[in-house]
Amino acid sequence: MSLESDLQKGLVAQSTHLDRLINLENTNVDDLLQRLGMMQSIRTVENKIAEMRRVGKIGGPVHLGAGQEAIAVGISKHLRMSDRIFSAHRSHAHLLALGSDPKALFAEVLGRSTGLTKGMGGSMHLWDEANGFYGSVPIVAGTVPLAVGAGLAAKMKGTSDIAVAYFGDGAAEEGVVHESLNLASQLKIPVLFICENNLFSSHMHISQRQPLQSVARFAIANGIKYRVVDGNNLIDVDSAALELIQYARTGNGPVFIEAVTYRQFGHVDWRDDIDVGVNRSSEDLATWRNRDPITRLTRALIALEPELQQVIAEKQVEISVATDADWDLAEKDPFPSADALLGTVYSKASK
Ligand SMILES: Cc1ncc(C[n+]2csc(CCOP(=O)(O)OP(=O)(O)O)c2C)c(N)n1
Ligand SMILES: [Mg+2]
Repeated sequence: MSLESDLQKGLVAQSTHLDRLINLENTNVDDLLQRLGMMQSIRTVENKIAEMRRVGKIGGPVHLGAGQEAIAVGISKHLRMSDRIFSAHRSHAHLLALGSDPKALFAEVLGRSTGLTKGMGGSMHLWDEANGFYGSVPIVAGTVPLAVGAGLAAKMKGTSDIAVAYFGDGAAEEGVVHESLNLASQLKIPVLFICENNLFSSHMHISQRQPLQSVARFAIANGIKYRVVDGNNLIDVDSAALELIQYARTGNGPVFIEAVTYRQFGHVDWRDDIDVGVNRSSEDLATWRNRDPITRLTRALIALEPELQQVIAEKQVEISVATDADWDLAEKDPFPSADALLGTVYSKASK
């Protein structure tokens, strides 16, 4: 039985594929430590945002992706600055894994003028062109066709750049995703469609919304090369990304990865129990916490070299100190001035 068939049958909670020890054969420990560090850093930044939202220092809603970090970190290694990356409401990991500055994200959620969108957008409207991040937008699926447009532009210019559309299992229920898959396939547009199937759209489980739980069937329907991967296993995501991104870059058209995962916080903000009692049980949450991508990679590394436990713990301390310092700096930054408001809404007409 494959993960894909477990997914289709609705057996993901019991799937042994998601519990196995990560296989580190033919991997490089230094590279893995570096990428584990990136996952630890993203988690620490998000935990800080969760806490600051809880105590009321952040005014707008935040959608946290704790538990899903291996996907962005696995994909981003195979991207380059000139690729164009698009995301949606739950985008912090997608942004940070590209090398974006956590302090600028903090400034944005605090509404400061030094934020990624000058303090005008908050957590759901992020932009970092220098790192290839062309925006997160909370209109579910809204950025998927934009990625297709960016991919088409890269193709027309004759570059080997690709576009990346991160979207959720809920977004796959929007018609525009199907139009995007169809057009990208017909015109052989270099796009990586990456569906983070965390089994939920807001508070509703995929079994209540879909006859089959695997979103990859839409790639099959459009003749798009795809892989279904354990999204909590960095190595699995990495190997799919390596193969498929290379395929898209070399003129073969779009590719699709479905990464099976789970978000540990509730749909929005800091509480992890907000969905419990709605459609996810505390037992499910415990099962998935045990499948945490950071814990799983740490376990595998320590099984390989026990002394790495100390190295990883020290790295965590370093990250926590740096994250707190970034937050403190962001809090000291100024709010935008009132007259900056219209400057970000209208562009000047050229005569
Ligand atoms: C067009 C549109 N419809 C509905 C919503 C409300 N909404 C916000 S997030 C969300 C769930 C999206 O689920 P999914 O795409 O799986 O992403 P996840 O939250 O699981 O990361 C919904 C329905 C919206 N923001 N935009
Ligand atoms: Mg979802």
